[in-house]
Amino acid sequence: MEFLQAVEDVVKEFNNLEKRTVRIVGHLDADGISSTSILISALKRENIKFNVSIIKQIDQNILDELKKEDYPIIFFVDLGSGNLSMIEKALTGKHVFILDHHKPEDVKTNLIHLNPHLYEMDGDIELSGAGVVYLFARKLNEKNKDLSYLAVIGAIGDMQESKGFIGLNNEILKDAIQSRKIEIKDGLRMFGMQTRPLHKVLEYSTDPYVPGVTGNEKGAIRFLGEIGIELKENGKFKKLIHLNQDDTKKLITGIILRRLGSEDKPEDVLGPIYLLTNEEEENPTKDAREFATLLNACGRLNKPSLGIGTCLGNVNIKNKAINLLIDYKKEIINSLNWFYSHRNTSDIVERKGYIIINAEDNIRDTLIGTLASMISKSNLYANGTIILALAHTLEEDTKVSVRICGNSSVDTRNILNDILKVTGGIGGGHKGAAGCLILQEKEEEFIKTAEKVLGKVAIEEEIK
Ligand SMILES: [Mn+2]
Repeated sequence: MEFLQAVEDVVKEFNNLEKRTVRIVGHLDADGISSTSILISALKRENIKFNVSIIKQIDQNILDELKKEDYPIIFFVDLGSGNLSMIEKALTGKHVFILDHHKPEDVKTNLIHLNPHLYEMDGDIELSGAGVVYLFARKLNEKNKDLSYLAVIGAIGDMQESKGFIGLNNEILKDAIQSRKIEIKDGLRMFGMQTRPLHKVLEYSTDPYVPGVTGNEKGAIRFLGEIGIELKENGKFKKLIHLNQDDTKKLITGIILRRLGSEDKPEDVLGPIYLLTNEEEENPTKDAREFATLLNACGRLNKPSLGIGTCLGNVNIKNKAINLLIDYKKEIINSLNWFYSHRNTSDIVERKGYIIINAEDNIRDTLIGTLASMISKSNLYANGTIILALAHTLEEDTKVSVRICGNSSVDTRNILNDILKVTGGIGGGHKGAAGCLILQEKEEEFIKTAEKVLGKVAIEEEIK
């Protein structure tokens, strides 16, 4: 396969270099943290020293800093492809490796650039950043097959898993199973089944979203009562993993019934669950999906080193990361509650075909995309509805996230670009999930322009 040949070539180039300390720059999300951890482990194995930074996005300041530093080899992992010309210009004379899966900037470059999009693969679903780094590591040293599970976590973090994997992701999963790091079970794909009391699992279940239950503790308890499942057993709250077959069936049926009318298939709650064989039962690191969320939490709460430490198997750091995850989940539920309680205010515009949420300082900028994703997966709005959500950043800019409800052919990046043509700002992302940063004083203009653009999209979709 051409891509694997390209991986081999890149590894050869790397092997030909004299190795002092390698500089790693990784993306601040679950996939980026997995990517970084795989590269760290692989370099450790070769006794190569490294120095790591995790960043939200590449900008001129960061490149200026890297230019000043004395590292001849720099790896960009899970980012960089969108900034090829900037990077090439800033870092001439250094050996730059870009291992990424985001849509590349359409320019010719002399950088060492590994990206599935360049080989007619869909980097949105067939391979994650961590997958690219893993394939590099595997070629570097066969032993690195034991890192494949981290690439599975990275892909799940980037939402590339939907009842299974396709493309190279699937090959990586096979490596993870073969190296006995991951086992697959079929079941109810609910978050926290290892860790939380059942009613809490339901309350915090954002994917699947359960109407009347997600974000609503009383609703969750009432729901369990309705379907005839006891909250406690021997005085202790039941966990999902403790349910007998009968109760599990009741729960599945109950959830499916609640989700009827939701555009995605109600039975989507069932499917493969990826368990990490070396992790303890009832820990958030047992289930690969929870592991990915834990890494995301570390990124979003600006503690990526806790995520890396967890991936590298440091128990102390892992415990800290788990506590962080608990705070993160609380904050997500709070943001969902803010959304519900402001639906009839001017903070939230609801029109046919689109909604605009202007959270300002009420929701952390790093969580606004998560909120938009959650709403897109609820069945609050019709299939194809576009969700635009804005929140202020600490740097006093405005972060915007765009999502779409259900399945749609619309590319969120195009929508964003149409708006940004008017207001200015830097955007990026994937087909189904895009985001950008704009100046705060452009917020009003952005919303006005967005209403025009989104109104047009909504009409076009109706005609189709
Ligand atoms: Mn990624």
